[in-house]
Amino acid sequence: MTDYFKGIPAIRFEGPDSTNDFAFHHYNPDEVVMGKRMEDHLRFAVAYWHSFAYQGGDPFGGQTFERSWFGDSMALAKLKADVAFEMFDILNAPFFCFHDADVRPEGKDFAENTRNLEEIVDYFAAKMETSKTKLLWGTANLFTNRRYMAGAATNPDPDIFAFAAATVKTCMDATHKLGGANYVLWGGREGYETLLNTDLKAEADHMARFLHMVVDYKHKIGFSGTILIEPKPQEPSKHQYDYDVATVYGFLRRYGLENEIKVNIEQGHAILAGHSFEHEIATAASLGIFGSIDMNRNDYQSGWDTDQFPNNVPEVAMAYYEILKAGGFTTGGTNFDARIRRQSLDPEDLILSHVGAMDVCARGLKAAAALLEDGSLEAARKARYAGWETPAAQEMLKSGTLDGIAKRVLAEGLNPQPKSGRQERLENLWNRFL
Ligand code: XLS
Ligand code: NI
Ligand code: NI
Repeated sequence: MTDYFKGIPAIRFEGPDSTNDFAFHHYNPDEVVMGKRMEDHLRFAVAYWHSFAYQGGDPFGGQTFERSWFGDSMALAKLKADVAFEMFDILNAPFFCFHDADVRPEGKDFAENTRNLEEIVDYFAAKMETSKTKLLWGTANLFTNRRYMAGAATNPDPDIFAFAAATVKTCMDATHKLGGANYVLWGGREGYETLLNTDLKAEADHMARFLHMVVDYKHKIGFSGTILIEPKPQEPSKHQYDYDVATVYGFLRRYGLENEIKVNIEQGHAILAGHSFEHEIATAASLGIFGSIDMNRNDYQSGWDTDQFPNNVPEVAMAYYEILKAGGFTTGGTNFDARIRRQSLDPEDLILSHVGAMDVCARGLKAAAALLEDGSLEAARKARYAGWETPAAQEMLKSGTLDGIAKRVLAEGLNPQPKSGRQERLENLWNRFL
């Protein structure tokens, strides 16, 4: 036991009337929503990088946090793991997620990185024997080290491609060993700084080869989790190749990967791409590639990817509505890809940020489930398309031709009148459930 969270109790559900800050007011893991326990719906994960590796820096200032586990040694990495698992216990967190670079000290070369990672994976594995917290996903950090400044899989230097591929192999091994439910690839630097030095076609081809190798290796080692790409339009690179869900799908189709890879959709990335979170989830569901979510929010004034904890129930509810409609998570879950603000210095800030976020998500889930169970919204949507259920309409879809249809429109004297989309009525309906 460390004494980092000394005096902070395990967080339990006390209900909406409790005034205890160190309690859940809406997140009740055992409460059944649409036939499933809330914990099994939401599948919350703590992100190792934000809570234990982030030092409080922003583009204008460096470290503000002082943590006893900051530093580059194996002993400190283990202390960090001790604190992490203590926090998972306090939160009753079902999952966590990590990058290799979050959990192990940076070695001088690939061999040392691998040794360090393996040692920490064994340390995690021992802890996971007695902890309830499982691994939602693992990933490789292919963006912080300077070797990746021009990308990983899309780097012009084949040796860097190789270093990245070897690193992903070790991270997939780690994820597999820890029983991870998914493996994530986020291509932070797989984009370009300037077209003047960039070969777009070669970079896309190389990234596709890289992804094929990931898929092949998954099957080779018998990893049964899902491979997920996390779309993001920019930051740190400009115009990343995985801009948004639709772009990722086009890429997967182009290279024959659409049945092997799904998406991990992040709220803040959806906004950066000019979409809403629920739109990205609905798009992925309609394309059959919905996998998991990174829950957070940006600062709406600065417009940056500020990775804040969610605190807007109506927004979160819309997202869970689309997830429930798609049948809920299978291997995926709700990863809090979110960090406390750089002024939030205290151990309790780490805990309370998660407590609040879990409550916000629980409220969103319950509102979404109530609306879905009520059925009025889906009935209205169905009614809007009801014309397509007639045999004539179906026939037109199946074997219609432009000239054939033109003849019929003329013969029948078709003169259709527009109908109301009833948007405000539906918005009012939605609001009754919030
Ligand atoms: C950064 C990404 C990152 C991924 C994992 O913007 O969200 O945190 O989730 O590499
Ligand atoms: Ni992000
Ligand atoms: Ni993310």
